[in-house]
Amino acid sequence: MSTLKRILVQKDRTCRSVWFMRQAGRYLPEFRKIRSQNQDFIKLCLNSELSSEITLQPIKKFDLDSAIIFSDILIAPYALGQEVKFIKDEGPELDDFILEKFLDINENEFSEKLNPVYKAIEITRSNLDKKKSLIGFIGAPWTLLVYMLNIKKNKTEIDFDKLNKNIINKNQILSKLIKFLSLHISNQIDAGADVVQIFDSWSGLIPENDIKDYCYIPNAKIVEFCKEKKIPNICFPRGIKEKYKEFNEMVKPEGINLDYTIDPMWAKNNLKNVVLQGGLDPKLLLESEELMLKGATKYIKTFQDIPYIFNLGHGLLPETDPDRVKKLIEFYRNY
Ligand code: 1CP
Repeated sequence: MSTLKRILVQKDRTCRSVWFMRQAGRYLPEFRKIRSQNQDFIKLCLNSELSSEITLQPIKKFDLDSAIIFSDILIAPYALGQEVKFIKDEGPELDDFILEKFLDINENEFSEKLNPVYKAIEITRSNLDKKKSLIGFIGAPWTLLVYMLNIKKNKTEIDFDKLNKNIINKNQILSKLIKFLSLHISNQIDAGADVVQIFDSWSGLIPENDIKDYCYIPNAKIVEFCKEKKIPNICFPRGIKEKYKEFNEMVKPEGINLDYTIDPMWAKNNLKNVVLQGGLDPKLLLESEELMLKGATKYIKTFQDIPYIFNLGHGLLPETDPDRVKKLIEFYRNY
């Protein structure tokens, strides 16, 4: 049995496992309270005690099987020398990418800067029920590049002129990212994480001709690294539509998170030799309870006879009512 199945799917519980992307944060009043007292988001991510406390907030509140460490994918660009700010109501803003500075950072400096994240994992692991798993994560190279080079024009378009101007040394930049993200993964595992999720949130914006270079190959290299080290891994190539099949065949992750545009029956028929996770549209948690539970039923029923981790097709939205989250988990448990 694969390690991921052992850890996340068939724990010693009668029910299979459930956790939600972005379960620690934005929609929880207890997080917002801490956040209001900590204006600098990166600093908050690097406060090991608070990061661990936030990680455990949804675990205390709901019957979840896994905790995901409270951090951000942009902590890696931060450790690679870029300043990262989060502008209220707008999102992340990174200062200019300077190639020489980026190439200059060595592994010790990188790990040293991220030490508080690893400390947060240690603290969390020691306070988390042994039966529950702790999930570490990274942003995939392409998704990080989108932020590092500031090339997203809007939600659906990439500024390719800017990308090409900035990425003359494409292979050099991608290799460095793959190497350092792999290091960030193994540091998280050494600190006590059981599983890693690789978020490629913007892979859906890569044109057909570039998808191999920017998505399949970097994800495959990171998954290969995980497999060598026997690290359970889950990929999330959000928005690539029917290319999920090709992605799965080329990257061969242990688990794959479905986004909410992927039809569950299509996934069941086309994605083989992989543990499926997620899929439910987080917007359904803002709809009537009936619609939410109808949506959940579709995923639970479709995947009842194969390994499946109940989760969403993207992160919980900030406006989600925590009572809805509770209801959804109860429904899954009692199904
Ligand atoms: O201003 C605030 O209060 C900060 C909001 C916030 C939070 C709570 C951000 C800013 N990041 C996070 C935490 C975070 N980010 C976690 C840990 C909490 C958890 O999941 O339980 C994780 C896993 C992430 C991952 C992340 N950050 C992704 C990949 C997943 C996805 O949603 O696609 C991406 C793209 C980011 C970038 C990011 N961080 C924050 C913002 C506003 C953004 C931009 C896009 C977005 O809204 O997700």
